Amino acid sequence: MNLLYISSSPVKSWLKAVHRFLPDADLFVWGQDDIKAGDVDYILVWNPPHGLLNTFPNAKAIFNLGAGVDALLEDQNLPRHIPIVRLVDPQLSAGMTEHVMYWVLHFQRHMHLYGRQKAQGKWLQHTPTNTQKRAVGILGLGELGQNAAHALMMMGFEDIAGWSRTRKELPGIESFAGDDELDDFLARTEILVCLLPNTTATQGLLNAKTLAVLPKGAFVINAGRGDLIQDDDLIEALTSGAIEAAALDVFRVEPLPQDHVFWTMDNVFITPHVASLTYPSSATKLIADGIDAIENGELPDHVVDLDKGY
Ligand code: NDP
Ligand code: OXD
Repeated sequence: MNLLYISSSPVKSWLKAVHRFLPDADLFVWGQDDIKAGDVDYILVWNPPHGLLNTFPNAKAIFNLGAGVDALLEDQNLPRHIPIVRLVDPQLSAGMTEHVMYWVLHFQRHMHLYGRQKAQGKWLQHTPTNTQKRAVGILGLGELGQNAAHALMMMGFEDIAGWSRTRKELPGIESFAGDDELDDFLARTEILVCLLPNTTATQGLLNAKTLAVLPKGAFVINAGRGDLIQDDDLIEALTSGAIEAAALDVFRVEPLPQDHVFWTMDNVFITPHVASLTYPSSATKLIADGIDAIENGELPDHVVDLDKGY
């Protein structure tokens, strides 16, 4: 069985993981190893050039090496007759949960203020809001959002809500669903965590109108995709104090351009798209399960719904 690896990330750990979890498979690197297009059985991919994935006539599935498939779905020539499988991996969820917990606690414990005060040599105490009463809201209550919500509950946050397309029944988490309930969700949310996919329905969702619905002094944590936010509107809300601070991991253009205003704002915290990274060993184990399902005539888990776009 022949696997083709298409990614700019180093292949070394993937080779090791394929050797371990798919001992009968050979992994070829696109642009480096010689393989005829017709001999490719499965494709492992992250951010491929557009038009490329349609050139492997016998490929049986495409495995996206991350959770978000927005970059993949921008390809107008994407093959639609084979499953496109996205990564749903407990290790990826754990990484995102750590990122979310870190920033929720950072803001909850006023670390954004103490960082600034240290630079000024200023000793000033701020009383944290009662954790049980702090209203955290998660935009996108899917695999990653639910995992983060549960961890926050374990940490003592009791006022947690999530917003999704379809309603959820999750003990201890208030579920808001659909566009009609977005404003009610935002109005009760003091710390907003964005974990939505980038689709035509979610692009620019956080804009002047929606940000204005958040309570004054709310915090924004975005680890979904940069396109969810209208940057200028967020900058204005952060400048006026309507939003107290933001922790941004993802951006409309990555790397974030040097002249972007976000770099200059002391209430904007920037991480370079590292909220959660893919681990080749755990991902390859899941890919092996997916291949096994296909070879047995079944559909693998987590096939992307091309109409929904995630
Ligand atoms: P899921 O598909 O499991 O969850 C997506 C959630 O968003 C679901 O709850 C879905 O609702 C909801 N949603 C989608 N569209 C809408 C809409 N129009 N209105 C309301 N809710 C909507 O994805 P994951 O949790 O696995 O991943 C989420 C995103 O996180 C990825 O797409 C990716 O962009 C980002 N990500 C970022 C990383 C980083 O390092 N920064 C790492 C990994 C992922 P419903 O449940 O009803 O379908
Ligand atoms: C992902 C990502 O979608 O790393 O997995 O952004």
